[in-house]
Amino acid sequence: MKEEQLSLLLKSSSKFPPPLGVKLSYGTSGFRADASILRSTVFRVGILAALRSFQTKSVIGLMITASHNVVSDNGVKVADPSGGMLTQDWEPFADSLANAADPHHLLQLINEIIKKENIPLDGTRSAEILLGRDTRPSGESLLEAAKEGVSSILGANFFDIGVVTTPQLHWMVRQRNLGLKASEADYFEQLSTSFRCLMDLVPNKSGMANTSEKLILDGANGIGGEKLEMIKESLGLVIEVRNSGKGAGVLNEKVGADFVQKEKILPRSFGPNDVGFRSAEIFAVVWGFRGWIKFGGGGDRCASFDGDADRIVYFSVIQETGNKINLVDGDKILSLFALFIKEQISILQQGKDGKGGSEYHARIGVVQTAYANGASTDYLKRLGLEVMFTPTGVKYLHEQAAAYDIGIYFEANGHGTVLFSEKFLSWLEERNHELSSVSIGSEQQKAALRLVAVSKLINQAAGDALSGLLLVEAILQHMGWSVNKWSELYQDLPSRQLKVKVLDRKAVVTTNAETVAVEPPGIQEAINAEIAKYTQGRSFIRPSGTEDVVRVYAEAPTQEEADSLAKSVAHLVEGPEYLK
Ligand code: NG1
Ligand code: ZN
Repeated sequence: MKEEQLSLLLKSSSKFPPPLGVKLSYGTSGFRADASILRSTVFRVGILAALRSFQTKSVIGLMITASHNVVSDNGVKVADPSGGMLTQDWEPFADSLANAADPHHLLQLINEIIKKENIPLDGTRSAEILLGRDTRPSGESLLEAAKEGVSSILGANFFDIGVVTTPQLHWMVRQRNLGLKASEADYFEQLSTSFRCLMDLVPNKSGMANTSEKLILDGANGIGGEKLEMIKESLGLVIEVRNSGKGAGVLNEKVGADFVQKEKILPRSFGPNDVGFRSAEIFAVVWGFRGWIKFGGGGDRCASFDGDADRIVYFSVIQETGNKINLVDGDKILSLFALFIKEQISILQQGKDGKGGSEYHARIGVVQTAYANGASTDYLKRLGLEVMFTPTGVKYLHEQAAAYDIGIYFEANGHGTVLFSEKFLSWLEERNHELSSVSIGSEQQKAALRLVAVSKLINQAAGDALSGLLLVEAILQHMGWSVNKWSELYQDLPSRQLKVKVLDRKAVVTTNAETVAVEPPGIQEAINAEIAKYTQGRSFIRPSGTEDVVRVYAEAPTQEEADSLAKSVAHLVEGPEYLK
């Protein structure tokens, strides 16, 4: 390391002492903690991002967010050249840099990374880091720390993209590295063009009578609502944004996708009045007319984003029961996408009509985690789809989904997307070309155009609430479905999630996509004994990667049973026998 580089690093890092007595770890989604202790971590992640950019010779992203967590928390994570999460090989570097006790130790670790990864810090190359942040008040000062971190590596430059959704940052990194247009205006343009293309291809517009006109969005008092407001005019949709973050509401406090999915109740600013006329049919005999009359619904379609808009769930309001909702979670969004895509693929396959259509057997894969509702997995298997399970954390799901021609992944909490392989997209383009010369406007060509539009609409870099919402809206229009009709694809099994605070969550170690706890010894046997008390019960525990808790999940034939199974398993985790 050059003398100039050495003294720059020593000087800047002495301004960011690490918090005393805290050990940070790069978890499911980067570092997360109370914002007050994160300045040194963000500074050091800035250094790490610069090193990664030099090593990969690509643009790297750094996002400051704590997603759905409380407003006083914050976090930081790195986006790799593909726009996906930082490669797992580099996570140990993140951990060691974040926990280095002083500037000298930090310098030594940086040197080790440079040597190990063969990073050319010889001043002949430059590096570029895109910096984004969510709306948290602590974001501004943490951004300054990130800037200092990046700038303390000679030749590394940052580009501040401002307050963005997490998926926007991932998308921009990917676009930049593909040499494509990457501004926010380009992102909006791509979303609205592909959405309108799907809408133009809606087959039977009269079927749309079943879909309510207005969508009400709960923006979690974060950034997503504001971004949706910016494009909604160009979409031709009627959308009312609540909890936009501009009013008095607090980020993620009793609002947003995480709250709605976990608590299964209405978010703030929503009430019984939001129940629309449910789509209904009555049998009428009027003036000689005898038959069913259909009433379209109105205002019953609601959706919630999380604070940084990488998660989305839908819901409708159940009037009779106060704040209860009919939740349409990530599993059902996944099922809707899978159904639609499978339908388009089979239309396309019917087109193998001897008119030059080249054969291609597209492999569709669906990826879920242990939190997926068992009923959704059954449904997807009934559709004839290949369903895979990975541990929690989108980096695992994303990686698995990328192995297919079309890989659809979602966590039950609403984080997910659809990945299209380059090979499949080139074939699709070719097929589209062939079809336009032999059967323009045919069903096969429309299916090909729809799939191309989906690949452009849905974020290829990361789960994206905004693009997910638009794809749901387009498919509901395509099917002529209301949110309630969509919800009837299958009936969720009753489930319950609980969190338990423990001294050391790392004492719980799991295997088999987190469904079996191998440590502490004996706890899995005890959980099995609880499960055995129910017919068709399911339960597992795992340490959270983002909060200092152990999570408990239970599923059973009735809500009471799911609640009591979750409670008794939580009891095992809390009790002195295994974890204290
Ligand atoms: P942890 O805290 O590791 O359970 C949570 C979510 C993940 C993922 C991350 C990132 C659940 C049960 N877990 O992780 O799915 O979204 O946050 O934000 O919802
Ligand atoms: Zn999020």
